[in-house]
Amino acid sequence: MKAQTIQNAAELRKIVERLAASTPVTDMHTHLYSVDFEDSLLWGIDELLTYHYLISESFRWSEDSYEAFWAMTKREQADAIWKKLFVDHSPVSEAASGLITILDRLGLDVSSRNLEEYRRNLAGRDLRGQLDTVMKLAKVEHIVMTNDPFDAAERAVWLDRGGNTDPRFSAALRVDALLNNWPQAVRELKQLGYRVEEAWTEETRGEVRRFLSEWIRRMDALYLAVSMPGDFVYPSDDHRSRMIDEAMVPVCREHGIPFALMIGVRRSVNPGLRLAGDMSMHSDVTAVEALCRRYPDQKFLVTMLARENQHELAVLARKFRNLMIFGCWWFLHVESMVEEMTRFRVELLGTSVIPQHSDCRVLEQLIYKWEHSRSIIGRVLADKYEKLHGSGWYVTEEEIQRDFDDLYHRNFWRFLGREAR
Ligand code: RAT
Ligand code: ZN
Repeated sequence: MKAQTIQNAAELRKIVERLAASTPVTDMHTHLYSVDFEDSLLWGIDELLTYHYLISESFRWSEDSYEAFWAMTKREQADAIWKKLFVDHSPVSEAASGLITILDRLGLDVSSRNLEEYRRNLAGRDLRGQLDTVMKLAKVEHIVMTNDPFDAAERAVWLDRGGNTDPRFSAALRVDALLNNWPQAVRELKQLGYRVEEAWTEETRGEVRRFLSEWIRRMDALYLAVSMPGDFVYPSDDHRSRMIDEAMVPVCREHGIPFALMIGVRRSVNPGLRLAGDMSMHSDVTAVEALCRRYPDQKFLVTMLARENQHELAVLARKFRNLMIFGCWWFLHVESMVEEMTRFRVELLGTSVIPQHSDCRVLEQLIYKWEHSRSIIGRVLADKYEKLHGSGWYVTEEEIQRDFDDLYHRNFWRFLGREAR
């Protein structure tokens, strides 16, 4: 039977745009924290301006030394970036135009270009209220944090202050050092009382598993997460493969949680830029293929950083249902890449993907990252529905809503095998 609710292409596009813009989101990878974590939750104008994406862009216009920049106060750094990227040049990059979107949606007068006014306005807000305002504006219902037990400040919140108490936030256990800097991980684990050594002994393996299990339980972690360099090879006769095969995958299986791999970062290609000095790097998709094949019962959430890897990764997800690809990560979180990636992902996988995560480091960024992405995802879907209409397959508003529910939150929770929060 034909569903006749949507009459024509113009009406169809309007409905799709509305649902793309309004369906609630679960943001499944961020660097945001609930207020329980106090200073870890960054917010406000100076944090926004000193976002590492903007720091690297501002150095394009600067001849000052990196040291001179890092010696400034945060406010001075923010002033310098404002001048370079917003006053001396037009803020047309994704990250810079994002700040304009934020200011405007927060009700500030963007035409005044008055940084002091923005500073005063945001500094006068209270954090809890701002969190509510931002989540409401961005229509983000749930936020997954990035939680690292080796971070002393964060660890203290989990161990001594009851951890996260905000039901809108969930944890993800981040395990980068265990895979990418084992000597450092050994030092940290020892300090925490685990009996480990650099040699991969029976006892070390058991203690790493104990560490992972204890923290998954303590945080109620939704998944285990790591970002990997592009030269990650699996399987291999190396520490990473042993760690994955003998500790991480067994523990994930025991707790029934996915393993999230973000692959393709080359850390610190320009150390002077600190956090802003990382680069992207081609990766070998066969590592993910081998993991998915070897562990058909283990779920893998995967995103990659190089544009060149995206198509192959999407094809791989056609072959393995235990692989969920997610997000347009970091340097790919720009309009043209989100559009390209969303298009071929939908063309290859229908709606069985998680099209975006925000990777926000500063609270108010949720506003622009989601607004920008929602409009692109909406545009892509509208084109696909319009094509179906052209052939006489009339999608209903309910079906469109179902699809956005899948894309924006339900695919994630279903993949976890959990009730949505
Ligand atoms: O996107 C970013 O802000 C990066 O600096 C990284 O945090 C990356 O997303 C990661 O989680 O490793
Ligand atoms: Zn991240």
